[in-house]
Amino acid sequence: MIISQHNLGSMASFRSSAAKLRCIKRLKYTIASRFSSSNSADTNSSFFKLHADDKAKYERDGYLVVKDIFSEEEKKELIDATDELIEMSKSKTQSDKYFMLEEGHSSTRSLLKRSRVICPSLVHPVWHKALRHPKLLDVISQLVDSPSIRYIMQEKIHMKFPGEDGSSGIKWHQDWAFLPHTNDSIVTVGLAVDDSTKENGCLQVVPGTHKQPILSHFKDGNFVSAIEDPSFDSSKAVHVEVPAGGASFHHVRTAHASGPNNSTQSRRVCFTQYCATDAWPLIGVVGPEGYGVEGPVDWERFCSTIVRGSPTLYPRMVEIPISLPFPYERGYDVFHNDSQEAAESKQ
Ligand SMILES: O=C(O)CCC(=O)C(=O)O
Repeated sequence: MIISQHNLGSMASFRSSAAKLRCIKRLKYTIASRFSSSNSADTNSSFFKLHADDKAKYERDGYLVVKDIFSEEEKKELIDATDELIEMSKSKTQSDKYFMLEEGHSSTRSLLKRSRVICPSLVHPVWHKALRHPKLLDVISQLVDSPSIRYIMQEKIHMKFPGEDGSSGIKWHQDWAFLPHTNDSIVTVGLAVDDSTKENGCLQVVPGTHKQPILSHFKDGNFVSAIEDPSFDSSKAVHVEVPAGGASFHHVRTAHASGPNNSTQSRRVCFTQYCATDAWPLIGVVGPEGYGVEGPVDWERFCSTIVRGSPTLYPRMVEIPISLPFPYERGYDVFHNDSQEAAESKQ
């Protein structure tokens, strides 16, 4: 756990009840203030109840698809917003934290590193609203068994275009290896902008892996962002197809990957994580600055990412397999990045 001067300072000041009150009030400091009119958290009038079979399936297999999170109109807005982000990227001449440009990027051809837009909810109000959609939060709250939910701010739209601009697949990994918390009531959501199919590189999962012993993501003593465990068997993997406007939900410990786009249709999906507020992050809070800015473990940062309900001062500790993603070896990442791996990912 990273314990900095900052953490110690904030813990000391927090001991006074006045400070506690201030902290609760600062919930309003959430990034929602950036797009104040669009924060739909806590305005949920008709709760969307999952069918008992869906909940049981999620618990058994570690994943679930809900087809119509967004209405037709909202789906259209998401498609337009995503197209706008791609247009926006074309005007960039140098990388920033949302658009990381690849060699060859130009005003006519958007080439983004790993074909992704990072933290679209900080750039586009439609995405900000989408990630707080009442129906989405209803589903999440049932899957993590908590009325209070925190948003782990690290969403990214993974775009797999057909043809030469398409990205290759993503290696097998468990999000839990990156996100150690005091409990695993954490779900990764994939919001489909386009139909996500076997042909265009949809998510794949190995059902049941969320209940198995931890899989090593280490090689030669380094955290390498992908499963290296010789005991891992992906032969029972299934494709998780999701229609545009729907979402996949997978448990943070479910082993997953995806292949390249072998079709003529683009596959754009926004992946992000949410957790119960009693899951305390052990190595850092991804706060309002978004992706990659973990830590410090700090109460204000934590509160700023609550999208429904309230924080708790009593984290739930559960005895489950856990490891820390250190040391982080920058030579590796979760994307298939050489031709041999890309070929393997096609199988
Ligand atoms: O883009 C995909 O198909 C998979 C994304 C993923 O596994 C992740 O973001 O953790």
